[in-house]
Amino acid sequence: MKRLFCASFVAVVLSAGSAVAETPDTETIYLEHCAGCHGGDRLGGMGPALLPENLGRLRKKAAHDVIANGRPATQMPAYGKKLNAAEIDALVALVYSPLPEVPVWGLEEIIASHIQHVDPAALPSAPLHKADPMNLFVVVEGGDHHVTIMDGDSFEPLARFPSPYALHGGAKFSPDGRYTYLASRDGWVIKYDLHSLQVVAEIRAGINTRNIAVSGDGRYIAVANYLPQNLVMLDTSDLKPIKIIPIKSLQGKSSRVSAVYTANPRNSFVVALKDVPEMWEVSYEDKPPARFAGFVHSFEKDHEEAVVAASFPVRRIELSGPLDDFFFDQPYRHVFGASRDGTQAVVVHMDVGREIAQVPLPGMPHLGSGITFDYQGRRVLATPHLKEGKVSVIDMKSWEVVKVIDTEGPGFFMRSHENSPYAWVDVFFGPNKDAVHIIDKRTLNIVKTLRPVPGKTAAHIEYTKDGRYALLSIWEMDGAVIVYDMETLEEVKRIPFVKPVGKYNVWNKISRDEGTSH
Ligand code: DHE
Repeated sequence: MKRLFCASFVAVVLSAGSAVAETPDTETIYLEHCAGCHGGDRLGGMGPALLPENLGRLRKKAAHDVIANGRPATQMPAYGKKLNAAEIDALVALVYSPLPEVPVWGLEEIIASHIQHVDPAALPSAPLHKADPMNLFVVVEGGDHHVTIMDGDSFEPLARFPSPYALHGGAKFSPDGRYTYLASRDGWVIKYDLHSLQVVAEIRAGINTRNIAVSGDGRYIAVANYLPQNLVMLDTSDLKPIKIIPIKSLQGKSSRVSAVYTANPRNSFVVALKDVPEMWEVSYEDKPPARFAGFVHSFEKDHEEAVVAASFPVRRIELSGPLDDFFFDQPYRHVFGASRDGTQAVVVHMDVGREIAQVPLPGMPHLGSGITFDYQGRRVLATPHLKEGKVSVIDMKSWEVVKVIDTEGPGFFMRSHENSPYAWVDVFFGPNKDAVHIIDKRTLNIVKTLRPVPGKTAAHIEYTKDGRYALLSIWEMDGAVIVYDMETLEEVKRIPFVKPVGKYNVWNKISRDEGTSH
């Protein structure tokens, strides 16, 4: 693996760039023990970037523990015998301090990070394995930063490979399901061939990345970044960058991107901005349709870095407030969006280009993991809440709340399948994190609550291609994926995995099944 940073210029960068409150001793300790892998500027190298934005999910106490005891199954050694507790605390304080200025990560840096592992011309024309290519699962193992490709019929692993540190968000696929694309919080994007079971290419498209989306025509990847604040367009054939679009409001205020999704029927990416009240629609058509005519963005030319003809014009939709999380209706005409600190959601009409309704929705709905289905002749959306033990079910025509289902605690992920009468929701937070509910979509009642491993977090469900089986994760280092028969709701198999944070079925994703995330 090519390294981004080398130890020789580490001292210069650290002493020149660091305005944080650490003592000189901490700098020396960092240079001696950490910089070789994590970069003198903390932007990462062989090891992950050490910035508060990237470490957000790791508690400070856990960071102390990692420095003292190392991280199993990674290159991270234990420093508990070399450094005392105060020195480790000082290192933790350093890595949780923001950098004095936003580091440069432009086209040049992105291109320099590109690694082509396999010549695309050398890839086989058919799968080299016997499994149904449409029923494969991509299982992200967050515990030791690996990905396993699993046969969805036999539930046997086909391949396992090391991933960049801290993959986040769902695996994305080419429209034919042949390739999967994964992104890490550190900005690495990888392309993996599900026919020959190997990584084809990788690139670092940002320093702190939110998520990625693949265009409906399979040609482009949009990478949504927190740091730098931009949207990076990659060519899916080799992952090389095509264009960087800086995120700036109409008034010129810079913003992070909350998330980007593809809206296939619209041939566009839809982008929510975290710090300014705008939502963007970005066309990926060679000849963008009329609705983009008056909206072509007008960034200063020197901030725009274009390599090919695709213009990716931006249509801005002004909102009453920034959105953190959102959800589309099936025709991609409406966006149902919410901010994480708000108490209500808004409905944005994508054709009209403005908000058309507000829905009271307290308790931080986690719309990104919402699902849709038919209930008593109407289309509804169901979403868990990150702060309350509730699932809200919302009519997608009137945008009224149809029912609020009480659960044993706040949930993170919800899942179903168009062939299944049941929906699953986990209880991710609090004392009942080992519980998971099965809801009957016909009655909106909880019909079964499972506790597969008492005391251990049960989370994230994905169905097989035909909806016959549901796969649940036990989120522990000695975790598992548990397979349930959706006719009997009984366990049929338990496969060991190292904290399987998420699993994604090729067919459900490329067919955009109503029960899964998009
Ligand atoms: Fe996620 C998906 C945002 C914390 C695991 N998460 C997503 C997506 C967004 C998002 C916008 C959809 C991206 C996509 O699939 O393209 N996540 C956020 C947050 O704002 C939040 C609350 C805070 C943060 O630190 O970013 C957050 N997420 C977490 C975690 O702490 C989780 C549980 C563990 C982790 O790995 O970081 C986590 N998020 C996931 C997973 C998905 C995800 C497994 C994909 C779900 C799916 O099935 O599609």
